[in-house]
Amino acid sequence: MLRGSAGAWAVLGPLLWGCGLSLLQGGMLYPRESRSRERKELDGLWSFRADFSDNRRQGFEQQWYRAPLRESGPTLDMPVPSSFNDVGQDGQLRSFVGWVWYEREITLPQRWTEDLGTRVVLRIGSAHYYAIVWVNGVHVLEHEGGHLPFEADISKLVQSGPLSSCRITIAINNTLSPHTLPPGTILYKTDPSMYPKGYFVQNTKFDFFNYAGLHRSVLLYTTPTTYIDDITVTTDMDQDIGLVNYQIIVQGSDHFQVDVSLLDEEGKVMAKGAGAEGQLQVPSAHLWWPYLMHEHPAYLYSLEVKLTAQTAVGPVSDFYTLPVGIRTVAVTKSQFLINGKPFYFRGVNKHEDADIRGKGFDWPLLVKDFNLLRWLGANAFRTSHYPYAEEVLQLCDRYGIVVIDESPGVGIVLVESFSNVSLQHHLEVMEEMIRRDKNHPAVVMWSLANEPASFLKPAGYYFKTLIAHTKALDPSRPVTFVTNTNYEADLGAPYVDVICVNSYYSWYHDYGHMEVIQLQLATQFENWYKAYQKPMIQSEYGADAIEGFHEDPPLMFSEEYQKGLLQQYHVVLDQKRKEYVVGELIWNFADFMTNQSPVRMIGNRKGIFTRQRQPKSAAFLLRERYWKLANETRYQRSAVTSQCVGSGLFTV
Ligand code: GCB
Repeated sequence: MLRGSAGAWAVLGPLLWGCGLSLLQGGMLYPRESRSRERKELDGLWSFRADFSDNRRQGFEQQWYRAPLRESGPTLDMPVPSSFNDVGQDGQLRSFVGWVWYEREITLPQRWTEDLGTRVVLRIGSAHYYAIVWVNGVHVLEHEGGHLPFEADISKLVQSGPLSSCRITIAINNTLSPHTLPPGTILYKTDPSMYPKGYFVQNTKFDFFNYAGLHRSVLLYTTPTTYIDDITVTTDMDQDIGLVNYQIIVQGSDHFQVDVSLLDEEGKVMAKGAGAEGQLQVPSAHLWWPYLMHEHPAYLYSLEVKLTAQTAVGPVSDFYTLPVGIRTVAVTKSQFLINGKPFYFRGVNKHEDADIRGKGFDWPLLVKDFNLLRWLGANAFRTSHYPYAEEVLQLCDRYGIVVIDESPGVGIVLVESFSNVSLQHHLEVMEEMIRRDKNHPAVVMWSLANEPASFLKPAGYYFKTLIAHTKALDPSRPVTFVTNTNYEADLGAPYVDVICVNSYYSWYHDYGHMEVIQLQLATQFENWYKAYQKPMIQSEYGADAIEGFHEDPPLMFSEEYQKGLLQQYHVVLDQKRKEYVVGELIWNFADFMTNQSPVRMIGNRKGIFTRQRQPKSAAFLLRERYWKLANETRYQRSAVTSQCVGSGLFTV
């Protein structure tokens, strides 16, 4: 599936050849331990240095990767995973733009370095934005893009010498350009009466702080040298028979055998298959249902894959287990269907963002967020404005929280950012994202971008190509991008499956006039629907509120205003959801950090929770609404109630 269909290539071929696009090599399975695989997380303290030299290239000029970092100058202790920006007391490091250097020395288990039948892989979950990696001073890999994993087979390097230790050096540059995703620009300020020599700032057109560093775990894992490289699963239903189509890619040998078994949640084998490709049939299948849509939502089977191969060193086996949810997704003119039933997105937009760690992955925060989502009665979120950590999607699979998976295409507003160079990178990012996230049942739609300048002339070709490519990579999911362009001017909208619109009535204009919201919102929906006849999602709406600020009658920035604005939106959403509106996603789940600006008071305060995850008044309003909506559309009231009570977490 990932390689695209012949038909799509006929259409896209000329462009892709023209751009020199090379399809991704290899899979990107989440590193799981198994009988044949081990993993070693390198979380903890790394040595760190920011290169403050004028050209930011001293690290390369002096080859800091050649010897331990401490030998080329002072280092700091830096936690991983974390952004580097907020852990220190140095304002210059907080806003640093350029290369930073991370280093970690580790000791490897003997069998990893001595057993030539073991393959050792270095995997970096996320390094924002451009990364270069050396192992023991040897360059192994480079990667562009801050939100997706990348990896290198380092077996030869760690198995070639007498050393059982290994030094990993990662240089990361957070500089953005008009062709990166997200885009940005560096502006040199040259007036000597105002700025010192060489002064520059990085400008971005997105509304969150450009945190940088090693945001997710760096880890080492092993496989045998003949190994399961990739698995692609798609599912369908035939009456009550669940169909699980699988395709397995093997590397390292042409002579192998693949056996698969599908186990239910009790560990009972429901179906078996042999061969690298096939279909498993599950009679009376348990479907994967969203949270509160079924008494047993998020049912996950386990696909156990066993590879056996004959190699020069003898027989080899590799094992990998993939969680599988059987579900279907479809879109009609006015509905979004999951398992053939109308689905309404009662959701939020999020950010990977928190005090101190910035965008660094954090289990307690993640669990807290999922508890809050379920407390709210939410059943969905959008990964605004970039792909989130894989562990986030795993929890969505387990809890039935539906995901609109968004690429880092945020802030595409310059004409240069619609060029072929940018488009090629965006195509590659979609490949990386789909390669990583394709098997998550929770992911029901791809979002290619947020609020691009889709009225600009090149936007039509850009989105037509990008959407065709995404559909060729994954024909099983609808595709969208999130727009704030006028319905008549939007050149990308004709190609999406679902229209996702952001609007901030009575916030960014008509300030303080909540009385105009209903009219303006109804007009928005009617115009778009008349033009396109596609289901619509209100993909953002909201207002800033500083917790503890109260004003009655409501004034902007008070909790009352935030709540009042939401209520006005809800009146219209309640009318239109009976027609073609299929979802609402509040902006935002929680307050988050942004660049400093006169319109941001220590970040964006549109969260219904504070950055520390405490509820504002709006959170209680939304909770009441979402449970009410769940009760209206759910399968049976008693079932939802017992689910809530049974979980011990919340009551309606
Ligand atoms: C938007 C953007 C989001 C911002 C939000 C706001 O339209 O999509 O990234 O944070 O508005 O609060 O301005």
